[in-house]
Amino acid sequence: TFNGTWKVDRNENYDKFMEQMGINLVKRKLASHDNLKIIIEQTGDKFHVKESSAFRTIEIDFTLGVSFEYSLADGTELVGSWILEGDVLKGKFNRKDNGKELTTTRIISGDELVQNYSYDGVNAKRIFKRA
Ligand code: MYR
Repeated sequence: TFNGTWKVDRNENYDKFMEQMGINLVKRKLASHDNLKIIIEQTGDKFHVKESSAFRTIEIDFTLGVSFEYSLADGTELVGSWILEGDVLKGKFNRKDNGKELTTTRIISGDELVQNYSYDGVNAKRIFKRA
């Protein structure tokens, strides 16, 4: 289960990923230490996610397979959806400004939640531990 409170523990290739996303150096430096925390509550095919970081605190509701809008901390708007395939949450989003695709997955690996990100040929990971 994805349910619970997750705090980011470490990143892999996240700076390169953000650079590919067009995020400037100063923002990337801040974002690499954003202390991201997500609280996930899944009820059937509905998810409620509380996201808090150095940048903001927001709450997101979505239903598996149903498109929704999500804005990144820098204002970049995405639209897309999550599906569950086996034990893997798979997200497929498109940027509203340039149409390019951003895909992401969440899996539970041991006692960690691993989130993969892919955009324009660059992959990154953020690895979370239970708080
Ligand atoms: C959620 O389930 O937490 C809400 C929806 C998340 C949508 C996709 C997340 C992509 C985040 C990309 C971060 C990139 C920073 C440059």
